[in-house]
Amino acid sequence: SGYDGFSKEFTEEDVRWMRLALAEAQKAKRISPPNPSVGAVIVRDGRLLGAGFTQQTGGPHAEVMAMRDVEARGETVEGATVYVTLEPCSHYGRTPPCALALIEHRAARVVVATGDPNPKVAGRGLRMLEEAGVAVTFGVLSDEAYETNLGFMTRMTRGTPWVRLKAATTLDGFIALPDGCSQWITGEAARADGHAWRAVAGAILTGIGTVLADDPQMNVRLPGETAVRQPLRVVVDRHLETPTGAKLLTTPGGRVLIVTTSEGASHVERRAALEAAGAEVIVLDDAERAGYVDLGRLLIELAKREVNEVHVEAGAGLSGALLSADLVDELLWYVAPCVFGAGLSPLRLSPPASPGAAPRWRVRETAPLGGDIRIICRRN
Ligand code: AOF
Ligand code: ZN
Repeated sequence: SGYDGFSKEFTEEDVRWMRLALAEAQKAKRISPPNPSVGAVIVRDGRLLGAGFTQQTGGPHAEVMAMRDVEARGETVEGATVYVTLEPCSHYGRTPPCALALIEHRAARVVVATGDPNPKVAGRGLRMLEEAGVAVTFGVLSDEAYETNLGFMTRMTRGTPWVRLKAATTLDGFIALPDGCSQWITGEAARADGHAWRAVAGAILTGIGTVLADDPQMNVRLPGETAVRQPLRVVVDRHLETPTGAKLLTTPGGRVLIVTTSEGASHVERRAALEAAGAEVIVLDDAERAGYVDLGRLLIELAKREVNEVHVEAGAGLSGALLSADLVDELLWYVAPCVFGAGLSPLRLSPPASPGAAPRWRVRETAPLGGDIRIICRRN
């Protein structure tokens, strides 16, 4: 790979500073998307000189914020070591290259956790530094750093976003009573946690069934935070039935993308009314399943719109279709300690031929949350 030639020798002290850089990166999670969330700390003689993290897209990157922090404290970057969780960029994007800024500020050494798979960077950032005489160390806490930007990494390497599917069920696996009543199965802590996942996503995806049944706002509402970045609101709506008065169109929040079929788009007045209400309407016909939306192409479309992470909060139809098409990377399951005995399932899909034939997920985490349990599974 483009990273083979770089030194992978580092000390326990390097690991400790990189942990601090990773903590900085966490602070960027809500604001930086679609840019990756990066953290940087600057150190000389075992002393912290400054720290920073990626600002909103178009704003300064982590390295620049950290260097500004150093200078604001009346220090200089000259001769210092810079710890950064992602390879510094080498390109002129919305901002100038960070590798160049580090060279100009005469950093002596740059320690990088993981590479930037953006084809405009992909090893060039490290090479720029090394060619300018800056010592480069690569691979410190790389797994943790990759995880911090799982969505960005996935979009850059696979061309589609990371897809997380959320559900809240009873112990016996129901999301609602037989009559559809679902409020509230899980408690306040689980609901707040679900909301926090929305806030880091690039898009929130749901289906027309949920829009008609629940009229969700699909926005991020965080107590005490006013200027939050709002994810794109995406509705799969094959017959174009979204009411123009739906809350997702009338409440503050992200832009609205309605994904329909040719049949849906043939209702030209409805389409015009939705567009007048501020929505964008696109047609993505599934070639194999006439009358349905092509969910695989939808993900490619979302990646083109720089969505790194898709947060799915949908009914059984859309959730089941995404799973059946093998488009889900992660399950975010909230389980309440109660049983219904009968009710609605979170997923509509064809059962496996035998219990052993059901695809197995890897349990990444189980955690108590309020009085409920959170389970995170990943695809094997
Ligand atoms: C860094 N440090 O903190 C981040 C980086 O359009 P721009 O100029 O903002 O560049 C965006 C790209 O820069 C993004 O796609 C990714 O490759 C890299 N992100 N790089 O040096 C940072 N967030
Ligand atoms: Zn940069």
